[in-house]
Amino acid sequence: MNVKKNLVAATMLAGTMTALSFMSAGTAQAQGALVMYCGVQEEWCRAMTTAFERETGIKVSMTRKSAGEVYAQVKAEAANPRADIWWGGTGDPHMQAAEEGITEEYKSPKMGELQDWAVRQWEQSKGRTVGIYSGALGFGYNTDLVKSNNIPEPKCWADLLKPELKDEVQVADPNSSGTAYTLLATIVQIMGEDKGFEYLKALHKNVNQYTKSGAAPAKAMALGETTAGIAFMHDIVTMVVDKAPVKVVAPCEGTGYEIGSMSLIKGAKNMDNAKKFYDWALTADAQKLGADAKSYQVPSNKSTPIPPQSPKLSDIKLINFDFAKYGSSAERKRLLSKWDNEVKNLPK
Ligand code: S7P
Repeated sequence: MNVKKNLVAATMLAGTMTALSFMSAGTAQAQGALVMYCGVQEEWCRAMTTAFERETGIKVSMTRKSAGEVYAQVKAEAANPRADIWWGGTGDPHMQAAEEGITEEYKSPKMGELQDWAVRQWEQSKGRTVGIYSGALGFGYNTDLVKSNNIPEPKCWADLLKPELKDEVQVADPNSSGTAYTLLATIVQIMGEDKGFEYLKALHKNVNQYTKSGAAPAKAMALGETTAGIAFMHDIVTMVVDKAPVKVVAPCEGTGYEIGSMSLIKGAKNMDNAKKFYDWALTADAQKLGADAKSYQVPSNKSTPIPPQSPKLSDIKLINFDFAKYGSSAERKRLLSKWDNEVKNLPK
């Protein structure tokens, strides 16, 4: 009898547990999922993922990649998209994707809260990508190595060609890295295409490694693995904040800058959740998470405080960067292939 009673009780308990687990699966399903490709530093990608999951209950599957790599993946997957949203990374591959129709047009109710440069990015892409932050390109050097090797402190792009820096400059490969593509487009705009490519060929002699990610040279400088590194100034500031012996330089000839961007993937399987993330990522509160993760770009929401560590864009000689031209599919492809053919494989 007792055995029978226990069996009945166990069956009822199992039934209740099954019902409960169905309910929780149902709840999770109701909140749904989001697949995000993320283009900034891993720490900031993770902070965004965690905060959005906490606020909405939507489960985010995030992958971090460099700008050119995300573009290549989104393009390869266009017929059957895996990702729903592409958040961060330089604007040029977002613009290229917009022109190629592999990202989706959207007007967020948050557009009125954004800086003009962020809205302009949206207008130029016909509503397919929007500015989420901005930051200037520059370079840095390891102060200990410069001192111990008696190297004159570099202040200008031209200084990076000096023989004292032979094999001592690190920069990323523009095919994978949005940072390095920004360098390519910046040098061509400052010097003109012929002189610009002469400069890049001369720089090649001093480059010790073309890295995959744009921020890698900043980290290598901090570790003393390279004397100088070209990167976004805010990525070098992160090393300084961590007390690395590194100095940040705004090149004397002037420099280019990025408008870090966000796009919805055309044909996204979780489009409603992607739009929720898009709207949320444009809010002042979400944009504050960057500085908490030691990412010091200038936020695009006018109400997000600019982190005090951010390089002051108004103090830097910024060029009038032509985002439409250098983000166009034809120009980006042409410049990258010219760099591959004329610079990358040159003997040293
Ligand atoms: O680290 C932040 C950041 O510099 O990374 C993004 C950019 O795409 C650079 O990474 P890759 O060069 O590896 O593509 C920037 O948008 C952002 O400011």
